[in-house]
This record gives sequence, structure tokens and C-alpha cells, in this order.
Amino acid sequence: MSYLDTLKQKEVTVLGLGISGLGTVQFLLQHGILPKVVDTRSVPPGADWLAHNAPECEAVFGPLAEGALLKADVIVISPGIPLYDRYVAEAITSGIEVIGDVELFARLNTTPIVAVTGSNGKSTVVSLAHAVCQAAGLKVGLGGNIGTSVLEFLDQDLDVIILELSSFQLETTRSLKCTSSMILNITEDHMDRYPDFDAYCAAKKRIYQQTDCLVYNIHDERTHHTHPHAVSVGLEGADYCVLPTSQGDYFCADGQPVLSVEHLALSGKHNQFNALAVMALLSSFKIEPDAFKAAFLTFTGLSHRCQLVAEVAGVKYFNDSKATNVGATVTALESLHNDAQKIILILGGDAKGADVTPLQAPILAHCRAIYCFGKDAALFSAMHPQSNLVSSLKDAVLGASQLAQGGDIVLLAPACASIDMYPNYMARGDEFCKWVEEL
Ligand code: UMA
Ligand code: ADP
Repeated sequence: MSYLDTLKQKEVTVLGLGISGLGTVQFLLQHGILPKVVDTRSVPPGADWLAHNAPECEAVFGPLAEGALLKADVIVISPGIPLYDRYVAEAITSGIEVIGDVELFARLNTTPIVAVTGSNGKSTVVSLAHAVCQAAGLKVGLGGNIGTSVLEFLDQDLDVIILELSSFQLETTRSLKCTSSMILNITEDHMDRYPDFDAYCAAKKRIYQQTDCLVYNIHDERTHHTHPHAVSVGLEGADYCVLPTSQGDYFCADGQPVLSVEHLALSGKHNQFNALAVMALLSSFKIEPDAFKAAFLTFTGLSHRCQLVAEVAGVKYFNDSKATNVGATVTALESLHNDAQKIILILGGDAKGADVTPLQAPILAHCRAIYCFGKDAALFSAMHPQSNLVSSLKDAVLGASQLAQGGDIVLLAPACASIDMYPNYMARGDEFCKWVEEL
């Protein structure tokens, strides 16, 4: 009996009706399973779809009543809800199985998987890997934390599926078999969800549970793990690294030059690392160097990641709104600065309980001034002698533009989530671009 047949005989509750919850409901309905849908929001994102397309589904929206989840046999939980949530914990204690949509997918999937997690660079790496697979003529799917439900791939004929997985998704995943998987790096993030940093690292390490090839960052010990087929990535001294040749720097595999670094359109050392990660992750697929070259040349990066917005009066404005944690902002400062240029950094928002002190040294070393805004602005405001507390992004952009000298960089890299002031990081980045365009 297939797992789907087993599920047909069970009471399935989908908890959370966002992107992953809606994807789960749609998949279950397509396969003849009628789930109950629960969401603590009074109007969750998928409410409209459900009302119009599946009114036969029992839906309970709004604050949970006592015992609301206890009638289920299986709960498919959204990644945004922690397992320690009171009602979820109660369900687990009473023996109800709680899984995520990725776990449900993993139990049914037969297509090769390449999976990527990490604190920073996930979306860039999976998107570049997707572009390489396309250039190689493979039928490839791309999904997960990047914004689509993974379950949609189960009904598609694909050669490979590239998954971006968050620590939230990995918490509830145990059956995922990967051809290759990687933790890119681990720095503090989501400390408002985890009891400590070790718990966050442990969630990420679950990506290595069943992988044929384990890819790790040689310079980040927290990504290391014993495995018979472990492959290291790093700018120097790794299986996949950058080496000088008579024709300039090359991306190399096991000491052999594969492709000139000049073929990578993305800028910054962190993106050279990301390119090496893609090469290592796809090593089992025997893709020709020409396909890597074609994709590396044409992939110019995702919006809101260290993106040059405009140059006004000799000052360059960069939008790195996706720098939603301290590690990403440190990377942006280190990759954008040079001795001739000073950075005016705009940061702040919801710091998610992070230790922000790793920002102190790079801010002092590379910034002419900082502008701090949002809920946790005060955490950063003592980090530079030229520090300005402002109440809006508009004031930050205007202030920075007046202070900047020719050749400077104005950088939005907030080190924080945007949810205290914006629906998401895209809205924050778009607003930054708008104010820059009005200068
Ligand atoms: N929520 C409630 N009550 C509920 C259900 C959810 O209040 O009953 C809240 C959650 O606390 C959360 C928000 O609603 O703040 C969204 O949660 P969700 O689980 O419904 O989210 P989805 O729309 O299903 O999106 C999820 C991922 N969201 C999270 O992990 C918070 C998306 O990653 C992912 O793209 C999508 O599944 C498809 O896989 C977003 C994200 O912010 C981009 N991820 C974090 C990150 O990248 O740092 C991990
Ligand atoms: P994620 O999906 O993990 O959030 P993104 O590719 O969206 O990763 O990038 C998020 C932020 O991290 C951006 O600010 C980007 O410039 C930065 N970044 C990208 N790659 C790396 C890397 N390898 N190491 C550190 N920071 C990175």
C-alpha cells in the first residue's frame, strides 16, 4: 500500500494556510484526501482559494480552541509554526504524528534531489544551480523556502529537483533522500525561534540525514559532518576552490581547473563561493563545463541581494534588503568596501533576538556613518561615532545622500527582518529603490 493510500484512511489536519499549507491542501485534494484546515489567523492567505475551490474542507480560522488539534491522526504543519507551540506540543505528546510538507513530499518522491540550507546564500545557490541544470538541458524543478510548495513536483516528470530548505522546514523532515546536500554556512538567525544557537545548528544539520554526497563549507566548522562521501567547498584549500593559473584565477575541482572565475557575472567573493557550491552540489550529474559557463555568464543575481540601484552624483546606492541577519550584512560590508570607498550603512528592523556584536568591527572599519531605523535601531546606534537614529527609510536615504562624498557607497543591508515595518524584505527594498530614484 502506498503512503497516500495509508493517508486516505487517516484524519489529516493541515495546520497553517500559507504557501506551504495551501500547496499541501491542493495536493491532498488532488489525491482524494479531504483534510481539515486550521490556521490561527482569522483570514489566512489561502482562505479565499479554499472558500472558492474546496468549500467541502472543514476550515477553522482564528485563535485555537482547547484540544483543537487532538482529533487528527496526522498534522501537516506550516514551517512558520514552531513545534513547541502549546497546541502542537500537546498533539505530539498525545501521539499524533506531526510532519511538514517537505516530509510528506520526501515520503513520496522518487526524483533525484539537490538540497541546500544555510544562514545566507541559499536562494542564490539554488537559483544558480537551477540555471546550470537548465543550460545542461535537464528537466529541473526549483522550490521550497525560495517560495513554492515542494509538493507540486510530485506530479511532474523531472530529472532533478533543487530544494532550498530552511531550518524551520528541516525540523519536521526526516525521510528526505538527497543525491547531494549542503549547509552553506551557519551564523546566528531566528534566535527568537530557537532556545540557543546549537538548536538552530542541529535543525540545519538534519539536511545531512540521508545524502549520497555531503557538501560542506571548509571554512565553517558548523557545516562539517562525518560522511563516506564528503566534499569540501571554500575559496582556498578545498576540493572545490579557486586556484591561480597562467590564465588567471579558475574555479577548480579536485585541483583541476574547470572554468575561469571571469565567467561568473555575479560579483563578490561570497558569490565565487556560491558558484563553487553549485559545482560541488551538481558533481554527480556529469554536467559539461559549457553548461556551467553559460549559466554563470547569464545569471546576474536575484533582486534585493547587493543590487546596484543607481549612481547619483558619484555615489553608488546598493539594495541588500535580503540581508536579514547579521552574517549577511557583514558579508555585504566586506565584499563592497575597498580602501578608496567608504560605506554609509542603513540598518535596523527586527533583529530576531540575534547577537549583533559581530557587526561592530566591520562597521567601524568600513563605514563613514550609519543610519539606524526600525524596532531594534537602538541595538546598532552605538556602533559608530557618526550614528543617526531615524524614524523612516526615507529619512535614512535622504540623510545618507547629503552626507555621502563622491565615490562613497550607500548600502541598505539591515541585518534584520522587515516585519516590524513592512510586509516583507521585498517591500522594504522596493521602498529604498523608490527613495533613491527620487534623489
Ligand atoms: N502563522 C500564524 N498562524 C498559523 C500559521 C502561520 O500566525 O496558523 C504565521 C507564522 O507565524 C508565520 C507566517 O504566518 O509568521 C507565515 O507562516 P507560514 O508557515 O504560513 O508560511 P508559508 O506561507 O507557508 O511560507 C513558508 C515559509 N515561511 C516561513 O517559514 C515563515 C516561506 O519562507 C516559504 O517560502 C514557503 O513556506 C514555501 O516553502 C519564507 C521565510 O521567511 C520566505 N522563511 C524563513 C527565512 O527564509 O528566513 C525561514
Ligand atoms: P538566503 O536564501 O539564504 O537568504 P540569499 O541568496 O537570498 O540567501 O542572500 C541573502 C543575503 O546573504 C544577501 O544579503 C546576500 O548578499 C548574502 N549572501 C549571499 N551569499 C552569501 C554567502 N555565501 N555568504 C554570506 N552571505 C551571502
